[in-house]
Amino acid sequence: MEKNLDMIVEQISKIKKENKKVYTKDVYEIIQKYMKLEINKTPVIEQERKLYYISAEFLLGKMLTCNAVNLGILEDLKKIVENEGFTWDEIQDEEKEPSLGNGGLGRLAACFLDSIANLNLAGDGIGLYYHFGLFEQKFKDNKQIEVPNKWFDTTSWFTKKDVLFKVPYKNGYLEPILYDMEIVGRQHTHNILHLFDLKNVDESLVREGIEFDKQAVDKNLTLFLYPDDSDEAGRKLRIYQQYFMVSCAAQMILEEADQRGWKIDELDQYVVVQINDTHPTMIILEFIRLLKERGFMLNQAMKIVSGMCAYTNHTILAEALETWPYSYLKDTVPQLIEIIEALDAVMKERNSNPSTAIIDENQNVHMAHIDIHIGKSVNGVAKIHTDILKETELKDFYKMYPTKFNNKTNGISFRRWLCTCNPELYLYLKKILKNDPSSNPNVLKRLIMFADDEEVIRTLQKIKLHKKQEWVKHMKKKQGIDLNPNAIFDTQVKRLHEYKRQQMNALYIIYKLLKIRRGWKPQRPIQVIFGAKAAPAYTIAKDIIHVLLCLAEIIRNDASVSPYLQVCFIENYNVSEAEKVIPASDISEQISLASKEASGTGNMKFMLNGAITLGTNDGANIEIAKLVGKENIYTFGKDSNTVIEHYKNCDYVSKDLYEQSDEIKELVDFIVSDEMLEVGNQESLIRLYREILNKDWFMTLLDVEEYIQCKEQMLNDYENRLKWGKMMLKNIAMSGFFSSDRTINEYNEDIWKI
Ligand code: 26Q
Repeated sequence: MEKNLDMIVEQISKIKKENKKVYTKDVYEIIQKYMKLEINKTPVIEQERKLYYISAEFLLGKMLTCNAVNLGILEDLKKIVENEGFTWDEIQDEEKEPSLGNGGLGRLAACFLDSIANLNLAGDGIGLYYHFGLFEQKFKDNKQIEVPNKWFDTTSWFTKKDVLFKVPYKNGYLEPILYDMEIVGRQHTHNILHLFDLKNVDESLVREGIEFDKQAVDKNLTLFLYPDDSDEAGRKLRIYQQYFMVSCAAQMILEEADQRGWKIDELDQYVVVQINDTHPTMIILEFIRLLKERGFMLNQAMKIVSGMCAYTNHTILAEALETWPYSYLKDTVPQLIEIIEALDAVMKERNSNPSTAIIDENQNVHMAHIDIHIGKSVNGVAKIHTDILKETELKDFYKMYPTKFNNKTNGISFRRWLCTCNPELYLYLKKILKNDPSSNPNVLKRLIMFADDEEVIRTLQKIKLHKKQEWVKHMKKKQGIDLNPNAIFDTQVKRLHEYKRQQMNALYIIYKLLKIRRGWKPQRPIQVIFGAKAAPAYTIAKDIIHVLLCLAEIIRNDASVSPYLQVCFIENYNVSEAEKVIPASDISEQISLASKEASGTGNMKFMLNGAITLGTNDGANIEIAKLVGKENIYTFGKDSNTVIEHYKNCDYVSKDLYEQSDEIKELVDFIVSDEMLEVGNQESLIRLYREILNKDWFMTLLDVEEYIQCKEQMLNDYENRLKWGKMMLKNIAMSGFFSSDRTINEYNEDIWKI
């Protein structure tokens, strides 16, 4: 390895000898090319059984640093680039981040690939190669606008390959091509992420913003992730996309089976397919179709596929549970109809309860129901989430198939969310624990021994301050704003959704703004940080972004407030931004309405990096609270049972809460105050105001008072620097459980058995 790294130095010298200036881009390209070759030389992980993790999203993040971590050459590379007068971050900044995912489910898939390779398990990822992926977010007039995100260029971790099979489409076929990327682990072995693309995709179809001709499926299929599905053409396009993904996946797996001599009638001995939410559900139908083509009877085919497929549920929001009109499926994937009908009949025979039907009485096909009936395993992603699935949402299925249900609490890759994003903390922990927490997460517990060691606590705080300073510099460069590294960093970064309740945080900001104007100045400046994209057609989510940007402007321009309170919205929040802001944060906002956040994984990233959770009793927050104890977390709000009861009884009336409390009324009214209307858009502000007043489906006003009190308590406690430092230490110490290595070991023991 040593000698090889010299090659990098030599190539840089070569540019200099030609009397040329060396740019960061040159250095990035040299190192990337070198690393790609090295990774290619490592052997493919091969075992008796193999996992295929199939997912519509893989939110990978930039790969240079993480790959260097896994190859064990990061520190050496840093020395080389520093010798040349660069910083490592400048070099890493040259890479474009793949835009192949949107949120938690996609980032989870990427963490899982990292863990699977690091645990030396044979497991590939399969998905789609979207040319523009998820849109790039820009802010204009305090509003989100969307532009295509052209994320790949000539330097790529992916290698383009031809494939021989084709995907049935109308009266002919669609032709796929394949992009493969090696996923390397610490053992210097690798798996592969396979992303399929349409050979004839036409990028010039994209018009204004992210608009494009939705009808031209044979040219637009892989342009965008989650194309707008507010009309029939959009919804059908999504079906075509999903079918293309799963047909390629199934054909590739069968091809591999043939090559390896795996007997098709016992394919479940060799292959396990993990279905990441319902987007890839049609793989069950496609496998059955392909096995029938190979001469199997329906029953035989069903049995083989049942033994191979396992399903993960990531949501209990009714509107996110996918159903397709039967008529749309007939129009788009007629080759699957016979199989859907057959499965529907068999399952109606098994259970006549309409709640478990594949095709319901309104002629809608429930994708999750296919997974649960046919798949061998159904898992939720945090304890409370799995319990809610069993007890409420999927209770009739749980009665039918109690042994299929199991929990796999999510996790995060410590290689990315500690080593890569916070090398200072990582190296310090490694030093004092005399062990590597990124490969042995449980050693973090030993940190408890230092809970009363003031020097350790002060070092953790010094690292936090350093990460804040780095982030402040980054934001100055990126968005031209001046921030104060000595403020408390209070951060809410995640997709924008009403159930995540960024609007409740907005009400807190209004509360604080009014307090400060009335003379109640906080002891220390508060920096409220947001990062969030709203789905382009999700109007209320965009209204919430608008309110937050308007508040930021009002505060920025009010000299009586801005020294004490600032609101900063990270534009185009993505994995790279997360890696920078999470290590810099003090407060981790995890304030979803109890019962609605399946797990959350940001909560784990903050915890590992020494931020303290301000959260509801929801998702994995509950497991964090159990681990750290109630003195090391700030919880508030109504619990999931209360919330579920409110929904059942339809007895939550936000207007009552508004009218009963002058304080709440004042905060909500501020949204449509003259000063807001002056900087904002009237239609948007009034719409959000009315939504909160008349609907508030995710019960913001139910918890807002407790939320404000709890945050105030937290800000007070922050001033006891030793107490806060101890809380940081305890959170870091208990975060080992949330390593995705633990999660993957559980999947493997209970489901995959590789
Ligand atoms: C559905 C229908 C139509 C169009 C799009 C969709 C759609 C798209 C994406 C539905 C769901 C998603 C993504 C869901 C997701 O990211 N869920 C998150 O998964 C994380 C990993 O398990 C959890 O930690 C989060 O709690 C959960 O919200």
